[in-house]
Amino acid sequence: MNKVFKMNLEQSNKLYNRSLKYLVGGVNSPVRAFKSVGGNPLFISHAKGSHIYDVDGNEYIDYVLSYGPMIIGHVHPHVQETVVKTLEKGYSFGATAELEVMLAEKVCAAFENMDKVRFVNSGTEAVMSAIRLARAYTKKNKIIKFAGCYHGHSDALLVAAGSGLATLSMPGSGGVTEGSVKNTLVANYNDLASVEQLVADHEDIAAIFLEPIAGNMGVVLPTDEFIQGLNRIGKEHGILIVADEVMTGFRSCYGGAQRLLGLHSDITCLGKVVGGGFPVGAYGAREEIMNCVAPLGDMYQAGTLSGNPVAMAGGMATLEVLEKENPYDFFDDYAKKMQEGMLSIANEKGVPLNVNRFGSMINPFFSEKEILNYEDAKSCDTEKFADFFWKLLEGGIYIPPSQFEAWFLNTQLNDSKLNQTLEAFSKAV
Ligand code: KE4
Repeated sequence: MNKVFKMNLEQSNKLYNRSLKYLVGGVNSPVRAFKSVGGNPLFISHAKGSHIYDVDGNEYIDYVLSYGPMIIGHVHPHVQETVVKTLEKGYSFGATAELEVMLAEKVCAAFENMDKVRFVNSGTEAVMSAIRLARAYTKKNKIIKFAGCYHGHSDALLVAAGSGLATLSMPGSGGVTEGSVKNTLVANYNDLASVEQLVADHEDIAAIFLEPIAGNMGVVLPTDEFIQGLNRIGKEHGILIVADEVMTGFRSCYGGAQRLLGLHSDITCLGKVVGGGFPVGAYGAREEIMNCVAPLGDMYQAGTLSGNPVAMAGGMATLEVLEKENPYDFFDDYAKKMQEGMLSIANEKGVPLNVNRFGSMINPFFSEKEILNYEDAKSCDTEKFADFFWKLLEGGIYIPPSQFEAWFLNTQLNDSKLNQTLEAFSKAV
């Protein structure tokens, strides 16, 4: 679908056409292909602070932040200095370096139920390993996930998934065998009865996987009843609760959304912010669970670049800034003003809108009704969203090219950038 734009996108289009030869769809991750909003994807030349610049020199306030990691803004001086210093001492050793120990100490200190952690290279790897760990620890096979939640692209979790699969309206994925999903049960987010039904029908459930704040069907908040119910079910039935905090970790507080929600998780998965833009994932739990992992236990998981010192440096420096600046009240305040601003503009113009937010995650839904689960999210007007996306872009605002992705805030935003955002929103709506 080729659209006519006022903006100059000449270099982006040239690069896109060139990229199609060797990169599938011109991208290395499907959501970046702009499939659901039409037009060709932008190619980015650089970014700094709260802004990102495409190869045609167009400047945008960045609410994508690499889908979360850049929470303290792009090219932050402290991260830059720490990573450059680390680079000078070597890139990768295949042996433990102090930085891994330092980041492990920092991460475990931020999660009260995490005695030990294992670093990997992506959120997918973290959650994939958590499945294996939950099965190894409980000796049970089945796992429960929620429709609309996305936990990375490992086979067992590519069922009724959100994010890029929802964006591309794909229920699942080619190449995922019946065998690899036969132990995956799907419940509905915020629907405790759907969980209780599965628990009643199946004996061997190892774990319940959830995004404490769902961010892959757009932002959807759990009800307190849902969270408390999951805690109860986990305890009563000896089913582990796995909090996939790849997106929410360190985003709504210095630690996990689980703390703010009162979710008693047994295993926590991390990614994105914990690497500050460098490839880091992690999974952690109390000692008796983590000691199942090789070399102490029989659950095998490994990785050439796991704990890579350069990536550890990026994560360390990012967490150091978050710990020092504690920007979470700022995020709440900015998101509240943004939500109120968007709602009042949409109201004035008679456009049906709902805006969900939690900490530094926010996103508008073109829908009359409150969005509480995946069905609600899928009922939104994605055609209208596509027009909205491009009009925001013309207004200098860069948001995820999908109704089913969260917008992210960073510490370099301020009131004048909020006003610019709301002005562009008003024109776009
Ligand atoms: P990665 O393997 O992409 O690092 O993490 C997978 C993952 C796991 N769990 C949650 C809750 C996640 O949100 C993600 C990845 N999020 C998507 C954006 N919604 C990554 C963007 C992309 O796929 O390009």
